[in-house]
Amino acid sequence: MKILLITPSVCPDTKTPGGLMIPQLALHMLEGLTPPSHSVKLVEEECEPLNIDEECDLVGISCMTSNAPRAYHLAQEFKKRGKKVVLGGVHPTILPDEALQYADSVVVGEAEGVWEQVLADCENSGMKRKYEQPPPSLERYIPMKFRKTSKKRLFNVIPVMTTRGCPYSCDFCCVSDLYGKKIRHAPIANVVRDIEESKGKTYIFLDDNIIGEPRYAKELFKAITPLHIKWVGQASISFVHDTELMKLAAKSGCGALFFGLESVSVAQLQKMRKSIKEVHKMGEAVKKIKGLGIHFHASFVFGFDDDTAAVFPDTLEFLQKHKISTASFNILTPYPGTAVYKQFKNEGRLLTDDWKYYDHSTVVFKPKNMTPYELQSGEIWTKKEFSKLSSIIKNLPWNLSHPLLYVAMNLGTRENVKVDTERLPKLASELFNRKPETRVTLEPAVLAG
Ligand code: B12
Ligand code: SF4
Repeated sequence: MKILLITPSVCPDTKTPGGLMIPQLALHMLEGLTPPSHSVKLVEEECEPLNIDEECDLVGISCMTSNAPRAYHLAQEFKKRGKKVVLGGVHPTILPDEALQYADSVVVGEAEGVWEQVLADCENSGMKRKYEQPPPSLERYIPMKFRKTSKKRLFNVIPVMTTRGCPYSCDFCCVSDLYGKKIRHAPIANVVRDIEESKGKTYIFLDDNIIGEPRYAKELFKAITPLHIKWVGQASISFVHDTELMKLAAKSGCGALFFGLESVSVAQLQKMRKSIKEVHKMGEAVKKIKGLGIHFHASFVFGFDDDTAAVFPDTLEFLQKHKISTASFNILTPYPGTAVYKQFKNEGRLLTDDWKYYDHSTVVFKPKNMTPYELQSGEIWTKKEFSKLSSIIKNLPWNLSHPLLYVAMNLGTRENVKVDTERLPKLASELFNRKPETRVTLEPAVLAG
């Protein structure tokens, strides 16, 4: 069979420069799981053209919530053209019955252990409507071909994943529903083989927390040290409590870590069971991590029920105080399947059920202590203030170990501000019931006086 595997964009008219994209691991894994008797073509619509009339027998589409509407549209178009369509990924796993209205078949959860069956059924007896299985073992080695994709990418970053599953159930996250509560690891020998066979220099570990199980992480870091690669990943701030772990990470080529700090509000952190002590000592943690040559990137979420408009200047102050010089700012998004979604739905606080807006950057609910517009504009204001050219220059001296990364990330934030400010009036009238002629203001009212 000829198989076309796609990750759709949210909106086909806006493209991300291909060079900046990290190859989609799910598509490469599906390709790796496909027996050699079939041919496979991968298309990441966000950065390359998709031919709706592509000659193929089966179309596999991978989506999360924000690109689900586009995935459904494409599924229908391919079906009209006589192709078989199977949907998989985060959103179809959480809402398989919704996805089944548009596709022939849905894979709920992970592909390992079922993809070969889907292909055999498609060729022979016909696909089942739903494929479901308990979380599979990650023991099997899946050969992947990144060279074709990564050659087209500017930074040539190759994705690797070592762990699935999370023992926690944070209100705003669906990861334990996707992968289960038990942590499963890929054998370290497979990770080493992945890295060796992909022949890259720079890698991103896609794990939610690369140090989730410190014992495994230490073994992994020791095993990859001789490969002389550079890597980045996500970790919890408990990283700073284990000096051996930190040193092993640095020695193995860790260039940057992304820490989901989520909030600077003490009340909110208590709710999320995050250690307040760690937040108060953040300056020390940043210093320790940077001291090992590891860049510290922080990520925040705005819009929790305890957040008032003061959260924006408070976050900026926190970042300045602790000398954190690259950060991402997101808007709380009630993804289907999460406790936050159920809460907002029950309280009648959802502004829309159009999934394309569920993207971490758009306010889709009524916040408790702000208007939706204040939350949306406050987030843009924070990004704008944070990435002012004067701040970038002022902070450069303590970012000299990774100057390119530091400057590139902040320029990315500035670009983001431009795009978000341009779409604000449209969003305000589409979602927040604001008259189009109302003056666009970004500055939170607490500061405007
Ligand atoms: C790494 C990651 C990223 C990377 C992606 C890098 C890349 N190009 O791969 C970056 C940082 C860029 C990113 C960005 C975003 N992300 Co993200 N990300 C993740 C993370 C941690 C891992 C995803 C991953 O690649 N896993 C590895 C692959 C192999 O797993 P997988 O996709 O689940 O695929 C398996 C199965 O689902 C299945 N499958 C998948 N597709 C298909 C298709 C078919 C046909 C079949 C049969 C099977 C199948 O088979 C695969 C193998 O078993 C997840 C959390 C998590 N643990 O899943 C969040 C997650 C997917 N991200 C999320 C979000 C919200 C985002 C952003 C919107 C956030 C933002 N605004 O910045 C953006 C969107 C960017 C975009 N345009 O796609 C949410 C999605 C929630 C939702 N309901 O939509 C998640 C679940 C995080 C969370 N805690 O809520 N992300
Ligand atoms: S936010 Fe992180 S710790 Fe919480 S459930 Fe999701 S993956 Fe687990």
